[in-house]
Amino acid sequence: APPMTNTSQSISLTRYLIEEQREGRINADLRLLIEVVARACKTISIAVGKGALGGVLGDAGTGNIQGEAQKKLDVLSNEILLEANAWGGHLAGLASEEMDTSQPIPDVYPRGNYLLLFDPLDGSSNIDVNISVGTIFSVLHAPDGVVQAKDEDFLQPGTAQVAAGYCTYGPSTMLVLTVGNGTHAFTLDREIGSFVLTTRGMRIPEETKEFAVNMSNQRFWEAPMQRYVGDLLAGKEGPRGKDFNMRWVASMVADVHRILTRGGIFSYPLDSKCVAKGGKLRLMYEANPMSLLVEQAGGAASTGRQRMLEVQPDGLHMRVPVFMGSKSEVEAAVRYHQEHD
Ligand code: AHM
Ligand code: MG
Repeated sequence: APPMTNTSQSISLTRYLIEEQREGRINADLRLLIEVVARACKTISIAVGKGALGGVLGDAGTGNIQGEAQKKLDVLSNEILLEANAWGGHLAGLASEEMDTSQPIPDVYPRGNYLLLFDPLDGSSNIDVNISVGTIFSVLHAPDGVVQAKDEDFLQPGTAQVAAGYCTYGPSTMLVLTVGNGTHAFTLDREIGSFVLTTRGMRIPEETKEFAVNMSNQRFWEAPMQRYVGDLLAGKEGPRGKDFNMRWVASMVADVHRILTRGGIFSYPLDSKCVAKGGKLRLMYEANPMSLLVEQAGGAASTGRQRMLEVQPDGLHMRVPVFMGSKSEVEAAVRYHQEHD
């Protein structure tokens, strides 16, 4: 396809959403919600882009519920998303990686039917070294009759998501979105300040020769994971019969974006350091939205033992092992777990 340029033919996020609404796939409230999140992401993109000049690098000197040190940009991004979403009247509640419990909508504003969960700035360890970071978000319906959501109202499996997306702050800023009708990529036109549709219907190749995992954890993994990656590393001469390449950005958004673009498998498996917590990555605002985007692009997502989107959450910050990406490769990883169990 020819490259999309910023001509009158280009489709903005706003136009894309209006067209989805006309087709009856989203309503006006969900359209507003996505527009508001996208606008907040533009603000975060500007803060991230200023880097050291914005005085926003470094630690905030605080910790979150997960016991992780917060960066100034983690806190700022969280505030930007909270503020942007408080007054629109589209939400019954918000939850974030950076907040212990869900956040009610301030009393002065009207309420809506949606719940929004987000990781305001994922890949925090990359902020200070000028490597891509991103925002991840997931949208659910508030249960019937719920006006002010409590934590338990958020505990719905990923199949219940009505929209999911991420924004990656890299060499260019991109918003990747699904409302359940394919996964689409929008690139921020910085001059105009609007997201422009640049890939309609992303498709993850079914087969791959590229994997993404933090190899330094190898000795802490479970037996099936040891065997799976051992076979990948064995290359052409091994049971998988092909040479694999490896990439690890350590920003899930950037790693998954690469996989949505050219295929691959992303994994953050159980290891003996995180086994007590259930895994490293969080289900509700990391694994689930990414899994919906990946499935909508023809890929697969699993815990190694169960389809990710069918996991019943037991808490806002529940953690899970993660395998996602090219369908046949995720199925291969799952097979290693099945053969072992
Ligand atoms: P964060 O939400 O605190 O930034 O942590 C999540 C990140 C993911 O983006 C990434 O895949 C992973 O942690 C990297 O972990 P590691 O540093 O163990 O390689
Ligand atoms: Mg995160």
